[in-house]
Amino acid sequence: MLERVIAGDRRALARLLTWIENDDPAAAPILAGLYPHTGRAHRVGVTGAPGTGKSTLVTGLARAYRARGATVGVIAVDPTSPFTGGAILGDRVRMRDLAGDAGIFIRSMATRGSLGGLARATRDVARALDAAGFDAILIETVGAGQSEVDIARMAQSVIVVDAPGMGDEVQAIKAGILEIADILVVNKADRAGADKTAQALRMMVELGHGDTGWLPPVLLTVASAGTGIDAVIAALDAHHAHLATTGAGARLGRVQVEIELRERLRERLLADCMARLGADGIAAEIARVEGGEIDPRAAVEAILARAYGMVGETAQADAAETGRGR
Ligand SMILES: Nc1nc2c(ncn2[C@@H]2O[C@H](COP(=O)(O)OP(=O)(O)OP(=O)(O)O)[C@@H](O)[C@H]2O)c(=O)[nH]1
Ligand SMILES: [Mg+2]
Repeated sequence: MLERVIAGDRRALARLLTWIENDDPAAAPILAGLYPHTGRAHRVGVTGAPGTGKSTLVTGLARAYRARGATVGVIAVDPTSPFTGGAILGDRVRMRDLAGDAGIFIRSMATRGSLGGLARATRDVARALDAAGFDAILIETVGAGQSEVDIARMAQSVIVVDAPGMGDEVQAIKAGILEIADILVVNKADRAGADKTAQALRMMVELGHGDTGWLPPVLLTVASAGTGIDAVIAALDAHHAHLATTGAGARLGRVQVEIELRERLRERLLADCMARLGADGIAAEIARVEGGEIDPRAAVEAILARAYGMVGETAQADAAETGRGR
């Protein structure tokens, strides 16, 4: 399986991605084996408010990469159920233009459980595509909340897509996702107000950007007509080069590893604690807090005491000594 994925075998890759999505334990040893083969692809996040044209832009970018001989993996992340709303289906139909090309691999993902689980799965799917040899990996997420922003953060270069004439609530979304933008795209530039939107974004970017040596460009596109795509590709290349030559890439890599390890550690520790508590879990403590008997902080101490026998630093030392299954 490992060798087939590295060789770019699509069926093996598709199977692995399903394992990853289903949280199948079979994925772990394969991912471990793939890890040394990752790190070559350019991971690009594409996020922005619903309907701004992200999927259309991703399709255009994929075509442009293919035109110069680069291979492309596309991950369309939908935070909602695939059965509500037509976003995923819409994406599939639109991106079907790209299907049939061996140099492109498209995967739609939806939340099965938590958004945290989706983020973890997306990261691993990107890794699998990277190891399989895809040159560029485009990750589309709807920038509607912090979790989606976190998913975009796994990328090396983040494109935030905007469009003219979006409402006030979108302004609010923008403030949060602007911070993570390496490139800003005002799509639907065929519509009135695109220049004004671009100007406003330029101002926000200039005010907001720190001393990173990279000023996010604001680019106009008409993704549905393929206009302006080349400039976005050029900006992506420039940003990729910036990461490679300034040390910013290495710094970003370290931060991303730290974020991932902290997330995984938190999850494992919680799972370990719950496993020690038995079937009723924290039900007793919930009842005591709910009944006004103890406060939430005391409840956590009580839970730790029950799981590990004692509390605080001694509990950790004790847990390390005695291991699991106490
Ligand atoms: N006028 C105009 N319409 C566009 C342009 N780009 C995309 N569209 C249309 O805008 C609509 C939304 O495009 P999508 O690419 O699905 O947008 P999206 O951001 O991926 O949408 P979600 O994934 O649902 O958030 C579609 O009907 C597109 O055809 C453009 O440059 N100009
Ligand atoms: Mg879309």
